[in-house]
Amino acid sequence: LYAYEAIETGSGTSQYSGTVTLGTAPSFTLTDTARGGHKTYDLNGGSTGTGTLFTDADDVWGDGTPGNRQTAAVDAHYGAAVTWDFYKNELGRNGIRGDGAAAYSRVHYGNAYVNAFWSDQCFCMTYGDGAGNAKPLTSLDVAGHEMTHGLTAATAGLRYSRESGGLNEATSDILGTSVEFFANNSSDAGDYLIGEKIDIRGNGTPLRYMDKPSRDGSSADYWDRNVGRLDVHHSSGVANHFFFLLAEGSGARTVNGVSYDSPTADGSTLTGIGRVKAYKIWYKALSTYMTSSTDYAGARTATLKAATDLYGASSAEYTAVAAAWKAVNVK
Ligand code: ASN
Ligand code: ZN
Ligand code: CA
Repeated sequence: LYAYEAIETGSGTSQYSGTVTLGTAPSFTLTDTARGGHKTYDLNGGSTGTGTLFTDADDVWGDGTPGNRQTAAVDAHYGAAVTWDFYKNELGRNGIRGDGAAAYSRVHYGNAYVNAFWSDQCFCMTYGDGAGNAKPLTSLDVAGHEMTHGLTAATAGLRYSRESGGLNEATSDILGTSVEFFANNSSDAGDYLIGEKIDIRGNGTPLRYMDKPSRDGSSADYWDRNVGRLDVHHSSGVANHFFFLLAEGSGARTVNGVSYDSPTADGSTLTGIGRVKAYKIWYKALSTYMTSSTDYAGARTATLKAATDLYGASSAEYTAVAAAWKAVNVK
């Protein structure tokens, strides 16, 4: 009559987020029955298929170090769960496609692989183990980033090149960062840095910065007519910067112990509307008004429409959206 799998909760020691609760199934597997049945698999160095589903006799997983091969699975499984909960509780969305169906995660991809990615073909997320100083790519913001590529594909479908590609990347950074704040995890406080825990550059610096994206040496702070020629992970800077300004405002501040200093193209001083309103506006724009070919001008229009729907055309939120786009030179 109906499929039934008991909902269990295991305990995991993650690498990046402390001790976490994991959705598991008897007896026991990394199967998150309460979240669409999301499963986490061990590719064990492979690069195709699903490898093997993680199993454990006592439902106590990982030890916080990469030497224990369950540890990467703990972080990935936790990241998918928090992202699921963020979509549901904050965005009112039941999974990536809105149909309650889960994706799945694969860890230990390839050999010394320094990346993570979403694939629409498998409807799954995949994580490498890193190499040298670069640690496993399973931090919470990276998981939220990759899962959000699935969300973007299921909604606006932003084409992964030129300005729409920058907006696709920025959507993953914006909602991935929002997941990190939403988790409110004492071992992994929210920040406007991307990949700050994985040391992908090997010198202790984050992969990207949202307050002033050019801090990475490559990303754009402001729109110009050539921004679409940049790699999508650098043209994303304009929208990441827009989001920071909208949420937090311009100038210097400290959030959760991290210092930021966000400039504006026009010398304006902005006051933020808070990150919760900012991500609700972005998601509404993504899921209602953006399409595969939306560019920066189109993203401005889409977010203004979203702000109108949510808060009204004469709201402070609408005015803040217009001012933040102007501050990154999108008019
Ligand atoms: N980690 C990268 C990303 O999610 C992989 C890629 O370039 N698609 O953006
Ligand atoms: Zn990405
Ligand atoms: Ca982060």
